[in-house]
Amino acid sequence: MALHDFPRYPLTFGPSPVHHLKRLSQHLGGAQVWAKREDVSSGLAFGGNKVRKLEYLVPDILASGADTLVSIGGYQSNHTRQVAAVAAHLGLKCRLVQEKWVPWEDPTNTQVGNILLSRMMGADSRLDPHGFDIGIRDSWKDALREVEESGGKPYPIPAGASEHHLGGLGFANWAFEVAEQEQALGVHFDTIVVCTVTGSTHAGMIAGFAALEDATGVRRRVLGIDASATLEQTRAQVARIARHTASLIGVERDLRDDEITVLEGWAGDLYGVPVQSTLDAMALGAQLEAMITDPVYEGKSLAGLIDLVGSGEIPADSTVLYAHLGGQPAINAYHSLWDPA
Ligand code: 1AC
Repeated sequence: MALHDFPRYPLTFGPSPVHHLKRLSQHLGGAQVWAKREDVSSGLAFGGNKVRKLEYLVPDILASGADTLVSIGGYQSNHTRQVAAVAAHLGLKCRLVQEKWVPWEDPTNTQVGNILLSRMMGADSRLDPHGFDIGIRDSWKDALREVEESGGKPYPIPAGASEHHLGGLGFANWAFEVAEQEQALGVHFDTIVVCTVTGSTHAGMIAGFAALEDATGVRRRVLGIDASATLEQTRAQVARIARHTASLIGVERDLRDDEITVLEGWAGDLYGVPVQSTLDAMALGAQLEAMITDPVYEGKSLAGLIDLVGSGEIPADSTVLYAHLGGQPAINAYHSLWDPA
């Protein structure tokens, strides 16, 4: 099967915008940096990368006859907010498990940002004390069972939609979208920088670009910046989902090791807790480009990009595409980082 053989239910406005970050590029004094913006790609509750993934799950959801989407993430999960948005859009119920993935003790962490939006959209969002883990969780299995026991028909969506068998397709499509936008804009992105945690965003891109490479011979570097701080688990999950997605969309070879790159150095010690480089990157993006990033995902991947361009690891003659995945609503729970002294 090829990617276009999979049914897709449109939830986005169309291709997410691509634009040149001129002031950031000038400031870094090396590669030209562009951004592709999942944060402004959909009218569903501020959009984000999961909307694009869910486009490929919705046909399966509708075919299943489910009445309740059941998903899981941290208190400030972007993913669960986007599942809540899609449930509202489709007229379905939504049950969310919000685990304590981040030891961020601000009381607003369970009240504002993503979790507030999920509740506004009618999701039954319940807190759970368990800590961070990108794997399949008992708390989520319990929620699925509870929905069934109360007479509902649940549809399971794991964290980030990553362990879903169709979870990589949305970002495989992103790769094809990039290739079309390159034609229209007359640019070529030789390097992609993306944040990676549960893995299917990054893995989908790898699969999509592998399919494009096989069709056109054009190679690119897709650099995943780890923000999980559980590097080996994320690396293994990215590799597994990338290989699965590649075979789903008809890539007839095994992926090379150099196609699966997860870089460490910007996550800090804990998922969801920013370090100085995160805050510096967020400030630079905001002050040079009014591009708002968050302390959990994009602040960390932007920090990686800044260092890789600065060190020449991404060479000065490169044109690099920064994937903005749309994690901004979480900044509300991190207001103390910017509270005036
Ligand atoms: C971890 C999946 C993830 C979220 O937003 O919950 N990106």
